[in-house]
Amino acid sequence: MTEMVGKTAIMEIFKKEGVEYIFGLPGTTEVRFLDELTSHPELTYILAMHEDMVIAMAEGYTRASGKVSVSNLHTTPGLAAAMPTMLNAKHGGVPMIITAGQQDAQRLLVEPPLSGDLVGMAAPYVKWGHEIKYAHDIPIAFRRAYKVATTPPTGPVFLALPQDLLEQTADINYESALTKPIESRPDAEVVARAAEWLLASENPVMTLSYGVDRGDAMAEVVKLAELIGIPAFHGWMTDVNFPTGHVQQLGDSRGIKPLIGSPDVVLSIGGGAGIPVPPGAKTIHIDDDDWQIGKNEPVDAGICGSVKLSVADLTDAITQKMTDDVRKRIADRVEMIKGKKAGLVAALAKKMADENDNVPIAFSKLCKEIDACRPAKSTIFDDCWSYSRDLGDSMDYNDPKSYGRTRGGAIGAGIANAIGMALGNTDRKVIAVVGDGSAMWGNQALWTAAHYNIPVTIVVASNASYRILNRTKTIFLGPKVKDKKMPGFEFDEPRIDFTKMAEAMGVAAQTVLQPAKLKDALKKAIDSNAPELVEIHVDPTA
Ligand SMILES: Cc1ncc(C[n+]2csc(CCOP(=O)(O)OP(=O)(O)O)c2C)c(N)n1
Ligand SMILES: [Mg+2]
Repeated sequence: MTEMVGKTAIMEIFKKEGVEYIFGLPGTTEVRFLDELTSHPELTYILAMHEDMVIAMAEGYTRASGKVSVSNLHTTPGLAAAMPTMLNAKHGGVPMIITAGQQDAQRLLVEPPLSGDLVGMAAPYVKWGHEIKYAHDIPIAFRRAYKVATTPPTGPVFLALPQDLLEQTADINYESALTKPIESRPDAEVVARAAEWLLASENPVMTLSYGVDRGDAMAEVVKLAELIGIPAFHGWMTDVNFPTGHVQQLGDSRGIKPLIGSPDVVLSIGGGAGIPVPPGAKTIHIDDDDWQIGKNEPVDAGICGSVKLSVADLTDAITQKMTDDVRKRIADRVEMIKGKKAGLVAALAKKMADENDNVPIAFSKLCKEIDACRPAKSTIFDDCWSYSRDLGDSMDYNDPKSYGRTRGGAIGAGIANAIGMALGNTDRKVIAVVGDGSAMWGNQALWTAAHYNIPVTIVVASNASYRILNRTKTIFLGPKVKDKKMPGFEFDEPRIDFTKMAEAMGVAAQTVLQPAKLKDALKKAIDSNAPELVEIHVDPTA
């Protein structure tokens, strides 16, 4: 046992857990915390100039490094400002420890300015939260925080740190709760049932969501898909959970009906099907989150356990029962899938050729040139809402770290997420492709990139509008509103100058209007060892 004050104990725990960075934005309730930090040079503070961006950076860091990130917010207003990206982190199951300063716990009844029910505020967006009252509780609170964050279904946790706690003394002895996160195997009987249906199926489909990436299960999923010759579709709004260059990958789940027709078995891994399942079709859902299985729709086989282990078990069960007849049926199916894939690849190549010289620049041209300039080891981070599907379909992303998107639905996390990813994995060039509306949410992060010289590339798809709203309005209101101008959808007057904005925060930038200039501009930014922004005026209508 070692006697120490609370603030020292917290820093010692961080070092023991391998923390490198603390993402934060301070206020008076963080002064003691930051003063103590100066005595621990192993821990680097990264200042983000908006709390929403603090959490987005911390999320990106965790997703790229696989390590639990630590962030530190300024009590009630700081926590309130961080809610949108906390929602993203919770939705995406990202294991993070979010802390916030609290006023002196012994004076909370007086309701000092800025104090509030921090744990209650954070509750909807975290797996667990606690306000630590006594220094002797610091080890158990952090041990539990790490355990809860990393136990599937993984996710963020919250700890409030009152001022008097930081100055209290206690005997502190800290060991991690677990040497390895808890993993569980699924029910073998349910797995066997699912195996039978997949072996008998004439027209199965597989939908994949980010539970696959979270569970590091892409290799197992590919092995299963190849064994049963099943077409793989990304779920709506997920990142890469199956190599997009693979012949069996046919885009996102909206393509199921036009390409495959009516499936007789829908196998969903790491998230729900996200499509209306045809009557009579069998549904199989593999997830490490029992809450998700059968949450909204009935599921015929709910396989709950580690995604990696569950997919491996299902693969084994199918291999044991495989026959020559089934092999033949699978081989025929793979031929059919190859034809569909060739059609998709040809259609994309034609679109890129047709739109190559368009002014304003077509988004397909932007994808083509990013693809030509990106290094083999790179991550494209997607925060470009109406173009997301095009960005996902227009390049091959063959490893899970080659593409990431905002999980959850809060816009604007792209620049900050990219910064966190670049800190979390320095081997990869991170290129954030962000909409202009989203860039207006996250622009504070540009200063962080400049200050710490984090060499991210930020590509702003500038269309002076929330284009996604113009694209989706007819879904809600019908074709009659196709050309109707709605208030709040456009922000073309004045046109926002992202080059000037970036330069104001110390980031080199250029604006591109002509397709012929695009490649050189992107190449310069991507090859740079410093943060750079490229603003591209893209066609809002195409
Ligand atoms: C915090 C938050 N505010 C508003 C929205 C609603 N919303 C979703 S996408 C979007 C438009 C994003 O605009 P932009 O980044 O310019 O992309 P574009 O639609 O033009 O491709 C908006 C406003 C949201 N999802 N999250
Ligand atoms: Mg836009």
